[in-house]
Amino acid sequence: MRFQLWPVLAAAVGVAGGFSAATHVFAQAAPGEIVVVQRDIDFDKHAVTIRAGGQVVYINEDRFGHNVFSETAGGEFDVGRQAPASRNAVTFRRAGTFTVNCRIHPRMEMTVTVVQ
Ligand SMILES: [Cu+2]
Repeated sequence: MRFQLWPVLAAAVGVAGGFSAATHVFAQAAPGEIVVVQRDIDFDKHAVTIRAGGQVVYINEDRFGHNVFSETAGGEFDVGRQAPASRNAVTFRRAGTFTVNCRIHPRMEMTVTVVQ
């Protein structure tokens, strides 16, 4: 199981690292970060894998607010209302798979898998 996650992680890092400064400066990921964009009432990635202690940066590219949260045990968070063009970094410290939703738009859903 753990072994099988690594190709996913490599793919996710590849995508995040693939942003060029010319195309999207705002969405550029720092090392240890994965950027997830909220656009058209959806997440641009529905499953990401990060290492424990890493961050998922949520960027709102819609013209209205979102409110990302997780109630999965061990990974609970709630960033509160997130205005358009703002970003929120969420640090995941524990290994596990965490379901992330938006309080305003219940059909928005993604998972963050955290590996040691
Ligand atoms: Cu939303």
